[in-house]
This record gives sequence, structure tokens and C-alpha cells, in this order.
Amino acid sequence: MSERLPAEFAAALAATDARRRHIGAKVHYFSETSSTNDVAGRYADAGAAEGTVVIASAQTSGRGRLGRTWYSPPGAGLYLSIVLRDRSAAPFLTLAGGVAVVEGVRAATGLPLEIKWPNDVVTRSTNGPAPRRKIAGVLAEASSTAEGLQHVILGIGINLSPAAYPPDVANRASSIEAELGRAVDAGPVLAEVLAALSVELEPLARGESSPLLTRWRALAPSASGTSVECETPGGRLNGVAAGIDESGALLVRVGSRTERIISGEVVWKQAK
Ligand code: BT5
Repeated sequence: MSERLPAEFAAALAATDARRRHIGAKVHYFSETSSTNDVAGRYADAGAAEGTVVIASAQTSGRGRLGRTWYSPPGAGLYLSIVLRDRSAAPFLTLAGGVAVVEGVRAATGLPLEIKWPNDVVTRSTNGPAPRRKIAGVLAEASSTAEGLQHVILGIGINLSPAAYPPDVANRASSIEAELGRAVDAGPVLAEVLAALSVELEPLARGESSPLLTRWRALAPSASGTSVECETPGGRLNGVAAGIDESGALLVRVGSRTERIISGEVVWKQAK
């Protein structure tokens, strides 16, 4: 059973009601849960409406892609999952989640961030040698039956304070508070990320992906011109990222060839 939504979340959500439309119209809060993606999946299986949100203050089995762990200690990050059912939006939800985090964090706190394909939200590039540090991650998980796609659970983890990640990722991670040098309220970050997601989903529901792709490209400068190494089913390849195509796949120039990378591991070798 979900618990009473803390007042700071309730107030911030109420203040963005009109802009969020159905995204977050229903919110289930847990002080601690296994993974908000699993809990949201169970609500979706039981018929929860598109836009239902599950949020937790801590996760005991928070996960990333490919079986990796998402560190989710209490009170240090935002851990949320959104039930989405619109089939035309489904292929673009990882990209939409990244844009929503960048737009929402900037609206709530003023901190500018960037996207790194496919699902990382990172600190903005500087001219120094330090690599971009990861502040948030997106995990979209689809559930299908013989009748087709049933729902996608869009999971988002955002580091609010440095306590959100352990020492072993400290040189690759950061948090909103560390970047800003001040404390931030979690409520507005949650509410503005959901409001930004609602904006990105609107054209997708009409079958229009170009507004999202245009926005994504503007927020992901590393996707063009950066040297990358990719693991593909056909083996490892080295090349130069050349943006994303209309389906959201990463294009990589290898000599005179252009490869499409749909998923898997990409090592970004040189910060632009
Ligand atoms: C992701 O995976 O970045 C997707 C993370 C999605 C987390 C949310 S929280 C709410 C919802 N419920 C869940 O169970 N999950 C979603 P990936 O690209 O595979 O990155 C995972 C890698 O990031 C790990 O292997 C670590 O190296 C690093 N990492 C783990 N926790 C981190 C943290 N808190 N901050 C920065 N980096 C972290």
C-alpha cells in the first residue's frame, strides 16, 4: 500500500497541475520500495491509467540497464516511474525522459545539463579535462502481450545530493546540489520534470516525433563529432558520432561507412 505523499511533493505537484495534464494526476508514494519500475509495472498490470506515477525516497533494488545497479539511498535522490500506454510515443520514451530531466531540472533549479545518448543526463561540457559527470539516468521498460504493447514504464533516477552515489562512481557522477553549491527542494524538481515530460509527450501522441528530436539534438552536443567506441552484435567498432536519425538511433561514421547503433554500450572517448 502506498503512503501519504509528503507535503513538499504535494504542494509542488498542485502548483503544476495545469501544465502536467494527466502526467502525475495519480501519484503513489513509498518511503522505501524495491524498484519503482517494478511497482509501477504492477499498477499498470492492474489497469493504472497513463500518467500514473510511483515515487520512492529510497530503493533497495534500484536498477539501470543491462542488469546494472542504480544506487538509491534514502533522501539523496529522486526515484520515480511513470506508466505510459500511448503506442506512438513508445519508441521515443528514453529520449523524451532525458529531455524532460534536463528541462525540468533547469526550470526548478536553474542548473543547465546535457544528454549523453542514449539515457544519461550529465553535467555540461567544460573545456577542462574532466569528463561529463552523470546526474541522472533513464530506464524505459516495455511490457507486451500477444495483443501488442501494453505499457512502458519510464523510470527516472536523479541525484539530488552527493550522498546519492557511492565512492566507486564518484569520479563519473555528480548531483544537483554539488553542481549548484546549495541545497535544493525535491518537490519542484519532481513537478517540473513531470511537466516537461507532459510537453514532450503531446506531439508524440499525434504521431509527430520531430519536436522531440529537435529538442533532444539541441541538448545532446556530444552526439555529433565525439569519438566513440561501440559494442555491436557484429563486434566492436570505433568511429565518430554523427547525430541521431529519425528513429532515435545513434549514427556512427566509421571511415566512409555510417553505422546505426540502436542500443548497447557506447564509450565516449573524447568530450567535445
Ligand atoms: C541508468 O542505467 O542510468 C538508468 C537508471 C534508472 C534509475 C531509475 S530510479 C527509478 C527507476 N527504478 C529503477 O529501478 N530504476 C529507475 P545505466 O545507463 O545502466 O547506468 C547504470 C550505471 O550508472 C551503474 O552501473 C553505475 O556505474 C552508475 N550509477 C549507479 N548509480 C548511480 C547514481 N546514483 N548516480 C550516478 N551514477 C550511478
